[in-house]
Parts: sequence; structure tokens; C-alpha cells
Amino acid sequence: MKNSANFLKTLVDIECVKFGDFTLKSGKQSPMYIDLRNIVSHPSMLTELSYLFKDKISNSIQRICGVPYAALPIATVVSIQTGLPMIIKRKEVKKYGTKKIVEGEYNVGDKVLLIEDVITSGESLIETIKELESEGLLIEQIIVVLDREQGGVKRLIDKGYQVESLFSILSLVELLFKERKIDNVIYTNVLHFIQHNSIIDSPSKKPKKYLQKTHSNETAQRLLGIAYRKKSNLIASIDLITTKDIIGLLNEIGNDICAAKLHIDIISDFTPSFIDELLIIAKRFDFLLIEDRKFADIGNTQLLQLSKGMYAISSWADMVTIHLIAGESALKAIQDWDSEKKPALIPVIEMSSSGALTDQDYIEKCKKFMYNYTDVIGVVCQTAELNEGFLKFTPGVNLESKNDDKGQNYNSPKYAIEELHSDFLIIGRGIYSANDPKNEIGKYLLAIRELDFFGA
Ligand code: 5BU
Repeated sequence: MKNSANFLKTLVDIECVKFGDFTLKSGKQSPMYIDLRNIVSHPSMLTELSYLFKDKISNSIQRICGVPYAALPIATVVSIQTGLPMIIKRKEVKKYGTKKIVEGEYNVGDKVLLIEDVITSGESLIETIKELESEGLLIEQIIVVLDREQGGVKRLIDKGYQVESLFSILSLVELLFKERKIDNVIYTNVLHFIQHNSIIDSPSKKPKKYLQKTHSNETAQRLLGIAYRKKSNLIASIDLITTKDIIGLLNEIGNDICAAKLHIDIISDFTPSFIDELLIIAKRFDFLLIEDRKFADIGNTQLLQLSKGMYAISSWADMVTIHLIAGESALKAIQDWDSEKKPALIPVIEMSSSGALTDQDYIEKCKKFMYNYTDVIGVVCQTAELNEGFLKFTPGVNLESKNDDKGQNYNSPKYAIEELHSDFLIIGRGIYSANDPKNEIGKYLLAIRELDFFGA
């Protein structure tokens, strides 16, 4: 086995993860079934796991312990791979002899790595932790193979433990969806299930908006999946004019964004090979590409502008912006366009600039027809309220400034999310003009994560 993606796909092949309609122990219906116990019959999977764990183990660890029973074989191979001694926590205390709860050699104060196969609520981990701690052991690190993303990790982090998972159910379904191994329905059902089955109950906090959003459009689902997984709804508007600067910036901040927005026609040294480079980087860092072309012509011209010329936008952009000024016919022309590669559409129905002509009347006119088109995944707007499921992209976001000297108006990330109910924040100069863009984007991430926008 060579990489994590193969490991995840093999989990499905060996039926450790199944999709369908399952009844859980609790009686609840679930669209997925996860049981990693079959891994014991696949030595190559255990070996791969031992490598994956080895990369993550902190230097201070003195003992390894698996949560019984499923994680015991995993702990064993990790112990062999790392040379770190193992201890075993019994599930039941022996009724005779030593009555020990922890087998193996250890000293009070030893720093333990605790291994678990799957985490849901974190309950069995908490039980194991309690018992190990009562023996005087210190839980230094917890590594879980698969996080069901139902709140268990957060619960343990809140208790002060250092927890990480090798994989999450979301990264698994994302991968399978991308590779067309599961369809829209399964993908959406899993998202729904996670949304409604988190053990974290925080009514005082803002609703976990991302998980409540679903959209039948595949690109919208991918964008939501990436945003949720990276816990970033930031779209970097890379309004730079040389390919070197653009690539340089994306290499710096690629991990922190769910999409990059470009104005491809402002690049002074554009060549088609730039697109190849861009696509490689987008894939490497896992973000989508938006061309902010704002098409605004009759249907026929828009199709030419989308697909022809040196930018051949439809060949690479995952999403494009479009004005609806030409009316429904121009939108319909794109929707009816029979093209193998067609970007999702984000109409601009309201602008951030002072004196914009996009008044309430215009917004309502756009709304009258745009919802009928499945290529439309959401809109660029400021205050407009949208139908359930439609994504709201908001430019004019900046932590430092209120406006520029050319008509742009800015809101803070907090205001955009809490007051404008924005789903995705588009940030240009706030990031790319900063002295240290990586450090600056960290501030934006902190601002959105403080709002608990992504839930657990
Ligand atoms: P800024 O540097 O954060 O101001 O960049 C904002 C980007 O969003 C920039 O590329 C604009 O073209 C784009 N934008 C906007 O600012 N306001 C709008 O209403 C629309 C797009 Br539509």
C-alpha cells in the first residue's frame, strides 16, 4: 500500500466501511456502517497503519495502549514499528490472581499514547482514560484511526487532551465521491447524518450552518465538503498580475482556503501552461477555482466567452460569476449548453461598491428566475436573503479597513457571517496585500472559527 487514499479505499473494499441503510445499536438509522475490526485479517493494512501512526507519535511517549478490543492489534503493530513498549488495559478486572486492570510493565507518571480505531462520542476513550489515569499513567497523546465527526474529538479536546485522527468520515466520502465510487445521494445522506447526530449540544451557539447546507449541484457539494473539512470558508481573491506572484501566494495559503478566485484577464504574463500549474496546485492543496469573469452578455456570446479564447475558462474553472442583467434567456443558454466541462454559476445580484445599482428591486427580479437553474449554486451578494440551500458568497471583507478610495466597502468576517449570513467570505487585499499573507490569513481563520461556524 502506498498512500492514505489507497488505505481509505481499501477500507471500503474489505467492508470496514459500508454505505446503505443500517440500524445502529441505538436503534437509529444510519447511511453508513463502520467497523474496522476486519483490518486484523489484512496484514498490509496493519503495516500501513503502523507507518501512519509512527509519523504522528510525539517524542515524549513512553507507553502505547489500545482501547480494547478493536485497537489492540493496531497498538501492537505500532509498538513493533516504533519499538515503544505496549501495555494492555483489560476490559474487565480479573476476578482472581493479581486483579490487575493494566497488564504489562509501566511506572507511575509514564506518558501514554492511547490508540482508538473509531471515535464517535468518545465514550469508550473516556472510560479507558479514567482507568489509566487512576493507575497513575499520563495520557499524553490520543490518535484515532477514523473520526466519525460526531463530536467525540471535540469533547476530548475540551477536556484538555491532545487528540488527532488519521482520517475522518468526511475525507473518506469526499474521496469516494470525487472518484465517483459513491453517488450524490449517499454523499448528501452522510452529511445529513453527521449534521443530525453530533453529540455536541450547544443551543446557545450559532447553528452549524455548513452541515445544514446541502445542494444538489456537485460543485456546491465539493465546495461545502472542502470548507467543512478544512474548517475554512475563506475564498482568496488573488488579484495579482503575474503568474509567479499568484503561484507563490497559493503555495503559501493553499491549505487555508476552500477556493481561489481569479481575474484571469489581469495577468500580464499569462500562458496556457499557467492553467496546468494552477490545476496542480488546486489539487495539491484541495481547493476549487472561481473565475470572477462576471459574464453579462447574450447567451450565445457568453458561451463563446466561457469556452473560447486563450483563457478557455470553462476548461478549468469550477465556478464562474455571472451578471443576470441580460435576463433569464442568457442564463438558460448556459444551463442548456451541452458541454462536458461546465462551471457552476454564481450570479452577482448585489455589489459591495458604493452606489451600486443592484437595489432590492433588481435582487428580487434576479431571484424570480435564478432558483430554477441547477447550475446556479448561490450568489454573490451582501444583504440579500436566499432560499434554503443556496450559497451566499460575500466580497468586501476585511479585518483592517472599512473601505478603499475607489468605492469598495468592507465588513468584518464576524459581521459578514453573523449579520449578512454569508457562507463564503471573499477576501482580496486583506490577504494578498499583507506583509505576511500566511500570518494574516491565520487571523481571518481565527475570526471565523471563534464563531463556531463549523461546529465540532
Ligand atoms: P478586495 O481586495 O478584498 O477588495 O477584493 C474583492 C474582490 O471581490 C475583487 O476581486 C472584486 O473584483 C470582487 N468583488 C467585489 O469586491 N465586490 C463585488 O460586489 C463583487 C466582486 Br460582485
